[in-house]
Amino acid sequence: MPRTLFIADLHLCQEEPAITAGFMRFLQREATDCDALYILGDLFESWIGDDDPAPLHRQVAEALSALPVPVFFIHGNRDFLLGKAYASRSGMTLLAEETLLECYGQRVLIMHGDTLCTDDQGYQRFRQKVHQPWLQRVFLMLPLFLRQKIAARLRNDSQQANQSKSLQIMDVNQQAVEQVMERYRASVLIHGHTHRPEIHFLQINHQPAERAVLGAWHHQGSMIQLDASGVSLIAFRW
Ligand code: OKV
Ligand code: MN
Repeated sequence: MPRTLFIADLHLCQEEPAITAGFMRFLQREATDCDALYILGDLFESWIGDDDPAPLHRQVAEALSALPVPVFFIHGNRDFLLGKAYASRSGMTLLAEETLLECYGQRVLIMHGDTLCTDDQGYQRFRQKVHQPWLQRVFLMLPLFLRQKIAARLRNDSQQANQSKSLQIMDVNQQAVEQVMERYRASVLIHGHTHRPEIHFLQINHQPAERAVLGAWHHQGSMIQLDASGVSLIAFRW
């Protein structure tokens, strides 16, 4: 049966080569056999510009561009600066942060998921700041070593802040979920970000609907498969 695959939250970085290796194997074994691959953000743990010469970025771009299926990318809260230059090198098409797909007869809304976490006001303020186009332009004009230094500082501050946040605050807000699904008249929402893989059943406009949440790639991989029969959440060992 024709199928489309979705992944998110791999958080690839030099320090975790096993996850990168798992991703390479996923690309060869699974992603070669689907209609399209959608990456819903946080493919990378950090992103400070397409000009970063990290070998990991080249390796991933080469593997993605070798895939015989179309690859789409929505930014996450970590790799939100990933730009057109890197997307083009990887053969990925960049999509808007909320994108509606009409797939196998279903209206499927896809997004990273961070914008649904409206209870985390500290994070939403951070997001508003670093999403300002002028601030992004200034940041990208800085020399690489300075961007690295600023990014390391911000990551350190954020880790400290997260230690005092409850798990409830870091999950999605139910009203935000219902609002966005109603707005797009979507029967399925697929997102990542919360690292709480699950398929939730809900009612939108008195119709049954589903919210499918992708898992992060820590000790195993996570993907969502969409076909004519609906969504399934699949975990796999490398
Ligand atoms: C990504 C997150 C670090 C969360 C900085 C302007 C500014 C962009 C940036 C720097 C940091 C991304 C690009 C990174 C996500 C963190 C810490 C918390 C919660 C500026 C535009 F402000 F300095 F001018 N950044 N990096 N965080 O290291 O990838 O998502 S990052
Ligand atoms: Mn995220």
